[in-house]
Formats: sequence, C-alpha cells, structure tokens
Amino acid sequence: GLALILVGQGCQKENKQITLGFSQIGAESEWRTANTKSIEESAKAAGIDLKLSDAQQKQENQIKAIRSFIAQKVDVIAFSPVVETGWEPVLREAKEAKIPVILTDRAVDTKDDSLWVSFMGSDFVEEGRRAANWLVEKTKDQKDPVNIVELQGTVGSAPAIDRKKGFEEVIKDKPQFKIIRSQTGDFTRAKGKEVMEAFLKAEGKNINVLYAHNDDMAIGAIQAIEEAGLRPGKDILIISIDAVKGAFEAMMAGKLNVTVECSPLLGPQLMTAVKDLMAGKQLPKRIVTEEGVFPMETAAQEFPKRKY
Ligand code: GZL
Repeated sequence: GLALILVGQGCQKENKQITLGFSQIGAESEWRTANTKSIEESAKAAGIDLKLSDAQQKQENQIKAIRSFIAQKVDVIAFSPVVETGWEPVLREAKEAKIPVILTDRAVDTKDDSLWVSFMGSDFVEEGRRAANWLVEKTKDQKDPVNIVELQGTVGSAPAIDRKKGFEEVIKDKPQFKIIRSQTGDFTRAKGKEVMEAFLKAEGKNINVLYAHNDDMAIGAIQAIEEAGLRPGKDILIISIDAVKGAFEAMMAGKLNVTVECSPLLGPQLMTAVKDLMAGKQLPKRIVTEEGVFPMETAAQEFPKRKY
C-alpha cells in the first residue's frame, strides 16, 4: 500500500510518481521556447509527471489551466504569470485544495504572499540597471544628448515593469540621457519591428539608442532599422536582454551592441524544489538566478558555450 505521511506543506509520497501541473505563458520568444524545453527535459530526468499547458500569452487561459490542475488533483502547481495582478481568486482555490504553488520566471503582485510557496527567477530591476550602466559607460566621453527609444515587454508583466524601473533608476540623475519614445512590443519580433518602424517615422535620425526589454523585439527592430537605411549597432546603439542565440548572432554580425543575460534554464531548480516540497522540506521564498552581461566584443568567444 501507499505510505502517506502528512508533513509540512505537502504530503510525503513514498514511491508514488509526483504530478506537476505547469501553466506556461506561451511561445512568444526564443527565451520562452528555451524555458519550456528546460522544464520538459528536467521533469523527464526527474521522473516527474509533467502536465504543461500553453496559454498563448492570455491570463484567462492560465487561470483555466490552474483550475484544471486543481480538478486533476496534481501534487504541485507551478506557473510563469503573464502579468502581475489578478491571481488571488485562483490561487486561493489552489490553497483550499491544499496544492502548493511555485512561481517561476515572473512574480505576482498579491497582498497575501501565503498564496505561493516560492518564486524562482531573475532580478529584472537589476537587469534594467545593467542595461543602463552599460550605456552610461559606453557614452562616458560623449557630451551630446543621448536620445533613447524603448521597446517595453508585455504591459503589466513583472519583467516589463522592473526592467523599465531599473533602467530609469540609473539614468534619472543624468540629464544627458532621455527616453524620447516608449511603447510595448509585447516581447515578440513582429511587434518589435512594427513599433520600431513607428519610432523611426516619428523620430528618424534623432534616435541614438534602442533599449529593448528582450532580444526578440531587438531583432525585429534591427530589421526595421535596416529597412530605413540606417546601420543597427552603429547609427543606433542597441541594448537588449535575455542573451538568447539570436542575440549572439546579431552581435557577431555587428548589429546588436550588448545583451544582458536572463536565464530561462529554470527547469532543474524547479524540479528540485518540487521534490523538496513533496519530501516535506521548507522552500526559500525567493530563489534568484545568477546572470551576466554579454557585449558584442565577447560574442564570438562566448557563443559556443551558450546553452540556450
Ligand atoms: C523574463 C521572461 C521574458 C523574457 C522574454 O524572465 O519572462 O518573457 O525576457 C519572454 O523573452 O517572452
């Protein structure tokens, strides 16, 4: 028979396979695809039965998926919340069903943080600071104004809010730097290109720098800049975040100046956390991923080592 020992936050299950319900945001970017791959591969390696759903970047689909995981009585629920707010009701249902919830990648903004047991992911404010600090260093001998256009991530998402916050924190007391246009490109290449076309029409040669909240929007914008007859990486400096393969290829082609790493490889940490939880261990409330900054100059030597 099954030995069921009720301890701590979860049930300790001897020899029963753990079932994990994961609500993934979508497949909007190279980063997201690598993140999904990491979760699927790690679940397999850990012998965890993974039920992964793709929400096509819609919050209501994530809420539906979480409700279905509750109905299926999975052991643990994990998800990457597409936006920060609107989660209390469904998280309360999970709590009432005694199913622990782990947040990965993006955080939620809930008053009651007992609704989730742990949040693992990057420090997006720090990523924004790193992006701005690279620009301040790059232009330190320049006296002219530095006009920046900004492609924001998904409206209301933790990375979009915090990457903007970190970047502005660094430039707020440096009047030389001005964000002259800022709009969401929803983290996709297509939207990034479309919005950059609009920026170029409105501001043209007045743009010195593009700050994109992810590499996919930067890559879309690079196409728009070239179609406008300008040289990306030279006429317009480009700073982006994620450090996916596409960014290294753009840097090696001289079209992107720097990418700030944001690791999608959260799978192994997530499966360890799930197993610890089921063994009745306490999880840290916050697990931060370690990351670096990759400028164009080191792209060729770093590229072969990249895992996503
Ligand atoms: C960041 C992640 C963001 C990536 C984008 O952790 O939530 O979502 O930066 C992805 O590429 O779409």
